[in-house]
Amino acid sequence: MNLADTIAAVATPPGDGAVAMVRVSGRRARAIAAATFRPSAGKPLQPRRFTHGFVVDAATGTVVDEVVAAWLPAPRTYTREPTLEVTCHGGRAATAAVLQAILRAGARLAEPGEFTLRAFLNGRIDLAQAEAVRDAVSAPSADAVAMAVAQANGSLSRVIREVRDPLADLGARLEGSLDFADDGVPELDRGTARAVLEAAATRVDALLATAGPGRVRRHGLRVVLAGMTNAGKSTLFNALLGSDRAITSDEAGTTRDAIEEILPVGAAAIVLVDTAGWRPPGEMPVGEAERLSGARTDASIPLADVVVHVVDGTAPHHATAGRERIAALAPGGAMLEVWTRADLHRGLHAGNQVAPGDQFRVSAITGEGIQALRSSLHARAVAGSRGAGSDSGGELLTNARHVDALRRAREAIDRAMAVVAGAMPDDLLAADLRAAVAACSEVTGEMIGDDVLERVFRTFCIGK
Ligand SMILES: Nc1nc2c(ncn2[C@@H]2O[C@H](COP(=O)(O)OP(=O)(O)O)[C@@H](O)[C@H]2O)c(=O)[nH]1
Ligand SMILES: [Mg+2]
Repeated sequence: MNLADTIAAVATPPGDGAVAMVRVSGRRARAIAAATFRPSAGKPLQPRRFTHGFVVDAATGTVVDEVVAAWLPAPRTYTREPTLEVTCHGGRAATAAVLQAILRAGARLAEPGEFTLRAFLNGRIDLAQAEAVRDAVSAPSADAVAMAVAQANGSLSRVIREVRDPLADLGARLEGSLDFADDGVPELDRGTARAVLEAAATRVDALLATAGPGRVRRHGLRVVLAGMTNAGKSTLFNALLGSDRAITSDEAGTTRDAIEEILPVGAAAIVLVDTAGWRPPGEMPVGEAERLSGARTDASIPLADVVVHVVDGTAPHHATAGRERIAALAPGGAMLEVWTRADLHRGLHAGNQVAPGDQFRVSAITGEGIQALRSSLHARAVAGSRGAGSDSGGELLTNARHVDALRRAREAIDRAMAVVAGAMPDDLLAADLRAAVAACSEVTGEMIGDDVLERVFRTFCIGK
């Protein structure tokens, strides 16, 4: 990827829309604008103003589309490079034609995330901010957007610096005393070192404790519907979503693949997963596909934040086997229980394994119980995405890469504390401090290899 190239891409999603936006960034953006944009009033593009006009083919002069163009000189742009933004008609053909005209005038198609990569490489944002930009795009809920926007504006990076800087200072003082020991620079006082390390450990622990809520905030609460075949899982899935997403039938084994959909609940989100049912005790799966789909269901249970055990209310004797299977697959996991077909039976078949408040009677026919279940899931989604203490400064770790780096930082802090406690040599302490600082710096991307960069930006969409 040559960063001296001028890049272009459609920044809006494909398909029919009122408008679409083609973005151009790089040294030649101004020349490309001159070659492809013809202002309607004859007046040239003004910086940071919208100008109505036409995109034309640079070679033939034929009109490609009617557009509004904005010329954004460097460095106050997303990438810090000269940027041209062309808002054109939103159809696939119009968008493609505008992009082609711009590419023919000397731009190349941007790689996924390349605009944001340039913003990072040009020092406008750090890596944690770049990742938050991506997360804002894919956020499933208003809460997730708000978190991503805060992080894109540096909220997490600030917290990381607050952890890292005292460790870096301590390391610098230590290295100073090591280098100039003969020149009368005093040795580092171990009490000071211990205090700095303990403060950092407390903050890193508080941050690491937010990884669970952070994941729920970013992706939504993962709720898996599981139970015996024909219990009414797919019917419940559709009722909760309010759409006929999954096929339902009175034939056992209709659902073969786990399917998932985002269910917005207030400002939070649930990832609702419908699974293939298990055969009740005494029945065998019919065929290879059903055996495979049963295994897939089993695999989805430990990944759930909440398992909803769906029981056919007219077949209460199936409940125990389902509960046992779920408990074996996800020991200690959160479980709700839903008794379906409330229109055909009375009462809940309580067992001592499920708390009464966690049991629901529902009917897909009358709609009974659906709202109560949805409210309960909503409360869990909100609670599950809330950070616990104030030690994390209200910040949540939403990214596995950050969690991994901070775990390594924490290990290095632990080793440093052992050096201090064991009165071991200062150069060991210096090495552990360097490791802790380096791990913190990975989060913001000051100390990372090209492989990490490539991996991060591969997860972006083209045009971002
Ligand atoms: N009367 C009644 N039938 C239901 C209810 N829920 C599901 N069913 C029926 O039960 C059958 C199996 O439902 P389905 O959702 O496909 O079960 P799954 O195998 O657990 O996904 C279908 O014929 C549904 O129409 C309900 O609440 N009341
Ligand atoms: Mg089903």
